Amino acid sequence: MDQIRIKNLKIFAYHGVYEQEKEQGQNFVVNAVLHTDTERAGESDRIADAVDYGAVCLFIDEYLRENRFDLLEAVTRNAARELLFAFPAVKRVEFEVEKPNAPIPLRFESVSVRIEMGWHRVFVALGSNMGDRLQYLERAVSDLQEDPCLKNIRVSDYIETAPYGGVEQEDFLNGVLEAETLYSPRELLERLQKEEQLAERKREIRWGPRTLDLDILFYDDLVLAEEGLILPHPDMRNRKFVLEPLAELAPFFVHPVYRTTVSELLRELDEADSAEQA
Ligand code: A4P
Ligand code: MG
Repeated sequence: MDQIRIKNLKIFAYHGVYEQEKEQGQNFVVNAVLHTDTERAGESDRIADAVDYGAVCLFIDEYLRENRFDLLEAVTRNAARELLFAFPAVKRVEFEVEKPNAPIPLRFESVSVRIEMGWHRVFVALGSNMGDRLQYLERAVSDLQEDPCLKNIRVSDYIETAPYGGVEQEDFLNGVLEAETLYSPRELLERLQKEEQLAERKREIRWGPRTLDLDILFYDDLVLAEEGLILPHPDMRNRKFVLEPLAELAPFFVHPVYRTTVSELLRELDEADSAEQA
């Protein structure tokens, strides 16, 4: 993606662990790389189509001056996040805050913290087979819609599905949610688990009945296998209750491991099912 670069923006602000830093203030220097599509603005030559880098500089200046943090890490992270909220056309930002006069009794040029943050496309499977299933799913969706770290949420139709996996239990209501998020994969997992807890979800039987199950299906095209987090979600290839609503939202999304589209995976599963029935 194209980039707009802001170099050495100088700001006088009041961040630091020491009282003196908070009272007297000092110079900070910001470097930012804004990842954004410049094609439209490049063609039209109109500021309305562009990310106004002047406005971005003023925004950073105001944010750093008007807030006070102890740590450079916190300044950097919070400012980057607010910038992404305020300028939706910026998809990703590299953000560095330097402190050239940090209170260190040695000769040095500057210390800095640099991070990258951006919007990621995610798909989440929704499922419920206890109590008021629709209400559990709708409440989860509306809570997630209110979360500023999730945007452009789209939800598939909900479908009634027979239980999969051998545990005898009630039918499920399933769907898929698509969103853009600023959360890292771990943060998203925690956010979804918090939502499951709000639905009084108890973890009893593996694959057993639940008021609310929220599983991350895809996080961009990330492939990851860690303790407690596997991406893409394993076994989706065998789950019509996942592939059908997913195909409604994103038929051409390519599974990063199988290298086939979601609609192709659904077609293969349908074929395997009809071969089994024949
Ligand atoms: N975990 C690992 N990767 C992920 C991921 N990508 N997203 C870990 C979410 N969680 C992930 O999940 C167990 C652990 O998986 C979590 O602690 C997390 O760290 P859980 O939700 O606590 O337990 P569970 O739901 O019993 O296990 P799991 O693996 O989520 O079950 P499934 O595979 O989701 O199966 N039939 C129909 N028709 N519809 C359904 O929705 N769901 C299940 C549950 C069974 N049969 C079903 C349905
Ligand atoms: Mg789960």
